[in-house]
Amino acid sequence: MKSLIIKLLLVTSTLFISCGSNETKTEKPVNNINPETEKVLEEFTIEALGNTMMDMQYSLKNISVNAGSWVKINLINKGEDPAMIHNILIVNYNKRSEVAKAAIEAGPELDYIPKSKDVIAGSKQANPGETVTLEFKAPSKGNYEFFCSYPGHSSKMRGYFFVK
Ligand SMILES: [Cu+2]
Repeated sequence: MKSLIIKLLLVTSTLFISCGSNETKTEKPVNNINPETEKVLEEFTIEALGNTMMDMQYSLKNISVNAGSWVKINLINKGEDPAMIHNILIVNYNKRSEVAKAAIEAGPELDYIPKSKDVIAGSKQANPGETVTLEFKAPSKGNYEFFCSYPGHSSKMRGYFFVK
């Protein structure tokens, strides 16, 4: 009887150990190294929420990355109304309104991304249900902004991008 209990304990502890190591394997690293560039990849997923001009918003309002990182942003358009078309632009601090105006002139052919020194990076437009990905090298240390440059969206859909 005593040896049976010891056996059970051994089996239990072996199971426990193997479970523990499995968990470590599936744990997602905070930073991934891009094997091609060997740079640190910082990945974010932002959802574009809402179906009206009143309630549309990004699920993330602040992004913080390290200087020199390779940044990847997945923008998921969760909208269902056909008018809810979104993108994401990273721009110099305090230049959001200026770039938003230029974006309307740039128009849909350029994905509302104006040619401007204040634009760090810009994604294609995502229709409702679509996901677009934006990849770029983090600019130098400082504060930046991000927003949706689809006409009329820039004051509701925006946030801050910090490079440390
Ligand atoms: Cu938008």
